Amino acid sequence: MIQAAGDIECVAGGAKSGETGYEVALRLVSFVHTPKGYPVNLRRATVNATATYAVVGMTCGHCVNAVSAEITKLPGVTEVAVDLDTGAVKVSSEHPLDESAVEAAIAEAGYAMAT
Ligand SMILES: [Cu+2]
Repeated sequence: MIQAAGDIECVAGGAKSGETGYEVALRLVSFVHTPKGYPVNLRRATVNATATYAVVGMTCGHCVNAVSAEITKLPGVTEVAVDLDTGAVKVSSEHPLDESAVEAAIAEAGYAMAT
């Protein structure tokens, strides 16, 4: 459980080695605050795959939510981060994802992957 937004910002601000480092740091913080099962949860917290997809057609927060919701349904997905300005959708998952599955999820939300 993440207890305060300040916890995330603190660690994220200290991670300067790239966005993947940010994701991992964020997850570790969230598990550090888990009172029970700390070692097991820490192991599960490892992000094994991160991929960024370019999505076209998103114009507002509702679009972001729709795309995020569909991709989150895919098995193994642990985190979806959408940059509305660029259309970049970063997906963290426990294992590498089939790109066609991600593309189908984006299509299900009503958008398209840039070609
Ligand atoms: Cu929208």
